[in-house]
Amino acid sequence: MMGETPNQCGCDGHGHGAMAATRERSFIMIKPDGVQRGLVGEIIKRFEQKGFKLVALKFVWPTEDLLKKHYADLSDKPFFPALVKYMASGPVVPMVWEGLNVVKTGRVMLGATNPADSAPGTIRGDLCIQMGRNICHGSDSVESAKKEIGLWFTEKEVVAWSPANDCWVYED
Ligand code: IDP
Ligand code: MG
Repeated sequence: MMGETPNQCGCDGHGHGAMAATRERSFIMIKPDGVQRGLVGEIIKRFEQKGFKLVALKFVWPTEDLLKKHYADLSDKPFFPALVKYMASGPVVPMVWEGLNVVKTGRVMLGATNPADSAPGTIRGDLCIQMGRNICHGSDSVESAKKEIGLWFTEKEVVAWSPANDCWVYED
C-alpha cells in the first residue's frame, strides 16, 4: 500500500504539503509581450524552481471581453483602454500556481508593477523596462486569485496532484 515505506526524510509519503496553507493558489499570467519575447520558459522556470506547484496552464489568445472582466477594478483608470488593447494583442499563458504564501511570494517574485522600480532578481526587474510592457500578471490577494482563477479556468482544468519532491520543499 502507498505510504507504508517511509521516505528518506522519515515521512510516510503523504504528510508533506498536505496542510491547508500549502494549498493557497495564485493566478499568474504571462502577458503577450512575455510570449512574443520568448520568456515563457524563463517565467515558468522561476516558479517551478522556487518549489511552487503548477496546477493549471493554458495557451490562449484572450478576448477583450474576458480582459475587461479580468481588469474590471481598473476600468475607470485612464490607461484602461490601452491596457486591454495590449493584453488582447496576442496569446498569453494563464496559469495557477499553488503553495505556502504563493500570492504574496508570487508578487515579490514578479517585482513592482513599474519595472523601473522592480528590484534586480525579480522577473520584471530582470526582464522588462516599461509599465505598459511588464510581461506578467500576478494576483494581489487570495480573494482576487479566486476570482481570476474562476474567470480563466473551469474547475476541471485545475488539477490536484502531489509532486514527488514535496518532502524536500515542505518540512511538514
Ligand atoms: P499589477 O499588475 O502589478 O497588479 P495593477 O495596478 O493591477 O498592477 O495594474 C495592472 C496592469 O496595468 C499593470 O501590470 C500594468 O501593465 C498596467 N498599468 C498599471 N498602471 C499603469 C499606468 O499608470 N500606466 C500604464 N499601464 C499601467
Ligand atoms: Mg493587479
